[in-house]
Amino acid sequence: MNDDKKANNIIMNIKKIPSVPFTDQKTGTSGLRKKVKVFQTPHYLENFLQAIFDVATDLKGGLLILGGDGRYYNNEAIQTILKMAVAHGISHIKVGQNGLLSTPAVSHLIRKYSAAGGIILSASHNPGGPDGDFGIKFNTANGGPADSKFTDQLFASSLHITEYKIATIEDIPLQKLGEYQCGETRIEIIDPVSDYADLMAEIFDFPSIQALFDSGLFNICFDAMHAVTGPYAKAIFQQRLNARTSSVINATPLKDFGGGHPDPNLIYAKELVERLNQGKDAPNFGAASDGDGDRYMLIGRNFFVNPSDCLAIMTANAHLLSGYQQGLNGVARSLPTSRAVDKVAETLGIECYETPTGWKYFGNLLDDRRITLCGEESFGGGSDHIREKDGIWAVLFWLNLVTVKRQSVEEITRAHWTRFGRHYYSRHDYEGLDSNVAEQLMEGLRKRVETLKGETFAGHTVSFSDDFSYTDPVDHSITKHQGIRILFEDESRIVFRLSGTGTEGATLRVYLERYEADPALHDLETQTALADMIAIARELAELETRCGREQPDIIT
Ligand code: VG1
Ligand code: CO
Repeated sequence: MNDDKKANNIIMNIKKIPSVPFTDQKTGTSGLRKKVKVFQTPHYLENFLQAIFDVATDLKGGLLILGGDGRYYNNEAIQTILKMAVAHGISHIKVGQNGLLSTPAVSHLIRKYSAAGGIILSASHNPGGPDGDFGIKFNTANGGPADSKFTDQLFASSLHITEYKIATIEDIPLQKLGEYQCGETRIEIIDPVSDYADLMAEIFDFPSIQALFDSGLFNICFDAMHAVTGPYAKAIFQQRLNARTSSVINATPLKDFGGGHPDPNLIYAKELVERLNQGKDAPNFGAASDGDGDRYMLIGRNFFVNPSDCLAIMTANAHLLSGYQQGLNGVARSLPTSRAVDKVAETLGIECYETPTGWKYFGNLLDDRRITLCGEESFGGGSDHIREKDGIWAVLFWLNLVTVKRQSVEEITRAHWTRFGRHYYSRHDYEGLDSNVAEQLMEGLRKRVETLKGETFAGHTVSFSDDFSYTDPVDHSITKHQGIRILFEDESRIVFRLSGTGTEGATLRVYLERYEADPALHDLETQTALADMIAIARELAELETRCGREQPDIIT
């Protein structure tokens, strides 16, 4: 690494380029996501950026954090953003070396350096490459995803673009650390990892975790899936904690993620699963992360912990970790996340909030110190250390827990089920549906839930059902139509919603859950345990007749 910090002065001009609005720049669950080809349409990217600069007026004269997951088009977009940021009078930009910054690292940098905001280039778990997906997320000064008020303004602003402002400067070399001065703007190329790694070392007991690795009795395998976490995992697990060199696989970020799907689940993190199931020589602990490093999957030898259980187990044990020994203010989970954490919160006597899907809804609860931990069923977990979900943080949390408890991932999980009961849980995704068909299906369910209460299906009686609407307890904003939820008297539950991160057609997500208190029944196969709920969901949504689908595309 070249540590040349000498500011290079770059001559520039500012131009105004006439443009006309695109009508589809509405953000979804997590930023604007489109096919790479759409972002490559002349003026498409620039228009959206112009809308960001128009709405986020604090950026002028302030600090902007910039980086992405390294996918195809990452660095081209960074050069365009730098030129437009210069034209808009941003006073300082910190860019990750090689254009890389994980989503949690951006959130941390915003907070640490009091930035006005951050731009993250990622379509997260969606595949990359010239025919894959690209995305842009904007995070505000608290480090979290822009809230709905901001994204509504952004969309409105995108519909009124008549021109965009851009500076004509040479491309900035992103490969080496350094500083450049372009007019009023200082562009700094920073190490993407060190600040984040320092934060992790402050939160967790690194000496104890290192001692566990040094004992030679414990070994991990972390699958970075050729996405952004490779450099973070190597720096933290190997360099700072002394894990073996074989502990991180697929560690080089690639533009197309090596042709893979950077979604950490049992289907896509195949290599990791194979390694963990290799018998007595297998690593004791396995984890994987997604494209932009905000999600994680955790597995033991021949053992999978579902993300909802992860949140519950973290909540029950946080006080054992030095970083959380003062206890938790409260916890939150997204609507579709299983209610395993609710049981723990009840026992601990702390508040458990239920929010719509997407991390932006946790921001106010964290800022207002109502919660300390939060999570989503989609392999997302996080705490008040930043305002994003954080894959490596979650893995370190578990490593720290294993060092304190001296138990395996499986032992910790089973003991938890014995104490609190087990929530069998699964998500069934039906992908690539016709958007109109999917909307009609949801509309049908919306009507149906009004009268479901008291009806019995396969022996399960509905105790409550609605179309989830969320009132933020801090700013009192209301978000409607966030998913159909159907609760049964025996604590089983079904949730239906449409994905807000896809780029083709519609994806229906069906979330299935069943509570089992009896430890003698904690070893059922998940799909078998959920068979009744699966059948009821298919009947209620009229899946076969409406969509012509007999089976989901993905089961997690
Ligand atoms: C999905 C997940 C959601 C997550 C979102 C963004 O959204 O279900 O829990 O917050 O992705 O995560 P949807 O609308 O497709 O269900 V990421 O890692 O893409 O920033
Ligand atoms: Co992600």
